[in-house]
Amino acid sequence: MKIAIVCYPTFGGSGVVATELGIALADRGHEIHFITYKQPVRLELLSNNIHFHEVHVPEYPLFRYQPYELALSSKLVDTIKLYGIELLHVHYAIPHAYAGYMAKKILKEDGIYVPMITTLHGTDITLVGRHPFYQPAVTFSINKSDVVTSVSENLKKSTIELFDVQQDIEVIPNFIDRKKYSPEFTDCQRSLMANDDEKIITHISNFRKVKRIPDVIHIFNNIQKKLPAKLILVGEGPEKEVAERLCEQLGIADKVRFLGNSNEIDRILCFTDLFLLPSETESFGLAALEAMINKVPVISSNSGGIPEVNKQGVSGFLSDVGNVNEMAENALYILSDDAILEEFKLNAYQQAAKFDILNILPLYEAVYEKAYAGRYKNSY
Ligand code: GMT
Repeated sequence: MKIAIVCYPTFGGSGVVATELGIALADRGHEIHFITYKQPVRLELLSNNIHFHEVHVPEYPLFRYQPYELALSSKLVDTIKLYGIELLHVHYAIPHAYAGYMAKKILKEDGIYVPMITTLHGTDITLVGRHPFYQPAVTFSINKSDVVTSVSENLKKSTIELFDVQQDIEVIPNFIDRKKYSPEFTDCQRSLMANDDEKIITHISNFRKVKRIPDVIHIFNNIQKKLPAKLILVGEGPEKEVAERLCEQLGIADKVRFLGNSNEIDRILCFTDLFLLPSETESFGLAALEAMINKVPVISSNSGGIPEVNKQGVSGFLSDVGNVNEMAENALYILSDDAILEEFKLNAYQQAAKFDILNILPLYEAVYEKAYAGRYKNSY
């Protein structure tokens, strides 16, 4: 099929999922067109099957806010016509589903029917989308999508609770491509980050409030009092300075490395012993899944969809949001004994392997076929 994918091109999970999905679909012979304002960070190679179309928003002084949705809708219409695109898959409801709906309406005037699949990722529902400023438009765009998918059962539940949804929501979990990760790979230059006797603990996120960065630091602080360890913080965002100050205050700045945004996540996870994800909420927790497929156990909160990914006492441990003492105790339990750590590492890998793209891709393809078959009858 010829499929247009709209996503955020940044380091966020929704963009990563959209990009990896597009790459995998292209490998299966589909023609994929990414339409967004910048080439997605995980999209390194364009090929015969993978195209990228940049959305430009010309600056005009009359506008206080430049109209990205308008530019995106127009770009969608042009690209769909030019390349004969058969299906539109938008990731993150705001504003992609809204712009996609407008594109569908415009195309219908020319007798072109392109079904739209909207994938909900989390913050588009639980944080941003539920705000009264956006809620009517988000509800409308969800209801006007031909198929709606969500990345976890928990996100489906939240969407039904928070919005007046008239649509069925299909749960298709996030995924990883297991064949990219060899469990035997060990040469990851660990010595660059820590001494031989130190454990390496990692957190990766966009450093927003919802990630509870101070909890990450407090958990690490408790751990390092009992066991030699280093903390690696990967990502950029508003809470980074808070984190830097807190590390200074606690006197642990020399044990914490801030790496900023990175394209070398797998290398970092390769030398990581434990991953921390104490988020306030998380619709899925793709970062945890990426850690687990790299054989890294996860200490996380038990909120949102995280329990669908991280299994208590198997791939790691889950605690109530904010219970940093319990999280640190569980971390120490895993890290203090090499045999226990090895067992958790293996379990983490096996749990993550359940989310292999080979299991998930057919679910998306089935949804595409269903949407395409119903393209004339669906909601306009
Ligand atoms: O975590 C973020 O703040 C970024 C956000 C995004 O849209 O990129 O992540 C959301 O989507 C990811 C991919 O589906 C999920 O793994 C994350 O759990 C989800 N974040 C939240 O729900 C806070």
